[in-house]
Amino acid sequence: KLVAAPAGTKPRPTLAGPKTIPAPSKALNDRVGVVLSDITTLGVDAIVNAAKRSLLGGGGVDGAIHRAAGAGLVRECERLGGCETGAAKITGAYRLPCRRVIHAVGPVYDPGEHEASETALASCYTRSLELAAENGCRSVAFSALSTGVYGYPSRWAAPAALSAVRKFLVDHPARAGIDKVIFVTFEKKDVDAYNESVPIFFPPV
Ligand code: AR6
Repeated sequence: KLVAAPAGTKPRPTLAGPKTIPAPSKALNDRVGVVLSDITTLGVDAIVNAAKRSLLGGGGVDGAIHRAAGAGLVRECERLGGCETGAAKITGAYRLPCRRVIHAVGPVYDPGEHEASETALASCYTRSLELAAENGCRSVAFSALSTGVYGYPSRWAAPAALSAVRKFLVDHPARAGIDKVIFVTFEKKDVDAYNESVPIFFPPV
């Protein structure tokens, strides 16, 4: 289900807005989508979990992914030795309908250190896509990393995410690489944030 921007919506400038206006590209736009869904139901190559540094499961989407995957997932995660903030690790998907799970550790949002938070969040998206590509995953669905328990305001997290993903897609053509990136929203605030930011980073052709 594609979430269309309401007619007449004007994109507002955001803190993480692009430095230059990106050129419209149908080929790039075709490689991204926004979906309102429970990420545990998606049959894509890889889903990206909003994990914590221990990688041992928790609340939010992390809890939902571990519950749906079953105990095999946490057993594999235990062998990974945790993960730094801004980085990501990949595992099997066990009982989930996707093929792999990428566990990305977003920053706990710090309003006094906005730039550091943004750099760490963008790094999660870039590292996740690199890992996906290295592991032959062509379709990747992202949770709205850091926007729940970790407190990153959705209206700023969305442009940071879109900016990093756009850069990756520009640098890595679809042929034999990643051909679809889906932003999974679960709450209205995230739907609104992506509807505001998608037309800025992926302008309609
Ligand atoms: N499908 C898609 N999105 C979901 C789902 C779902 N089933 N459930 C929640 N969301 P959060 P964070 C959305 O808090 O801020 C955990 O305890 C939710 O609406 O899951 O990165 C970890 O173990 C929100 O937009 O992740 C860490 O300790 C988004 O997922 C910590 O929380 C992310 O919210 C990570 O916090």
